[in-house]
Amino acid sequence: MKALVLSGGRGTRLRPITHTSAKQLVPVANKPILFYAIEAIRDAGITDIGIVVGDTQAEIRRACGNGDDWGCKITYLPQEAPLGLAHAVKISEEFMAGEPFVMYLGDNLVKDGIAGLVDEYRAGGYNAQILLAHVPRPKDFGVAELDAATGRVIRLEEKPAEPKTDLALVGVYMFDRNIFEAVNAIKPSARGELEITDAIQYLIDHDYNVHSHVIDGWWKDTGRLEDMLEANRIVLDGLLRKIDGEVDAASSIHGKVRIGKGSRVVNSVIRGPAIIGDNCVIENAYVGPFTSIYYNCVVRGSEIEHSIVLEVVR
Ligand code: TTP
Repeated sequence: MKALVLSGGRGTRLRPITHTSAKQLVPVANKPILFYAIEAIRDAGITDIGIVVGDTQAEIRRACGNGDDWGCKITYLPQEAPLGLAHAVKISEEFMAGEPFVMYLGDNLVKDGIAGLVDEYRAGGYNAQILLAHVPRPKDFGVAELDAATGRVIRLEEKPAEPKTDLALVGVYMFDRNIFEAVNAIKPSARGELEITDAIQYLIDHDYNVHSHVIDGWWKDTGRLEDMLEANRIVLDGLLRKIDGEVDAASSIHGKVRIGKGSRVVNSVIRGPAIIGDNCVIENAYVGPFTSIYYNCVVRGSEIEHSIVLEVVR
């Protein structure tokens, strides 16, 4: 089995951050979101990974390299423009070479990983497996309608004005080679994209076996700023305390706090959950809960909480 990670796209909803850099590389608890996806795939026993890239490909290639850091082999699949999730699948046909695969949206986080889900897909012999989650605002997502008697998916709609259920499509999918028949048959939607919901609907309408699984652990599509901060809060909450940097006698550290090597905390208060990367200076400052401060940052004479602080890119 192979994997396809989608890291192209425009990221319009995360502007201004994404004017200059890839949204998949924004750090959550000081680790790029994309790395969580690669780790989840590796932990499911899949090591042959294709990453779909667009305008920000130089950055993504620099960050992930050839995959050696994870014991994986990464192949980059340039997409000429963000023409839709199903278009990203379309350009991966040669790379997949007939093998089934997991498709993972590079800006999604799934708390419990995907190993169990991949096993379920392999054992079930399905043509496709989709993950669903109950969400408060289904309008923002692809939404699934299930048959009341059998529980099978009967209809999928992309961002419907009047959602029939609150079951959103999570950004992790499993497909066999038949998905290529679907992505080659469908036409672009009103917004001009080849929609993955239309491709899966094609499979359903042509009697392929599409299995759905409602997940109960948390999952986040970090496409919007507030979702990114919420993902950061949830991941930070699971941190263990570890202080590698120096903390002077005038400072105090409370709760789950990680401070990286070479960092200095001077006359400051840090209240966890919080993470501070390597080589930072926190001076005459208050760093409150749910804050991630990336590497090489200086926070001086300031109060900050519920935030992600990025390093300055020169
Ligand atoms: P989306 O969040 O659906 O799209 P986007 O990245 O263009 O963002 P926005 O809506 O803010 O403009 O994309 C989900 C993931 O898939 C994300 O990691 C980007 C990636 N993607 C591609 O690789 N190719 C594509 O054609 C599209 C649409 C998205």
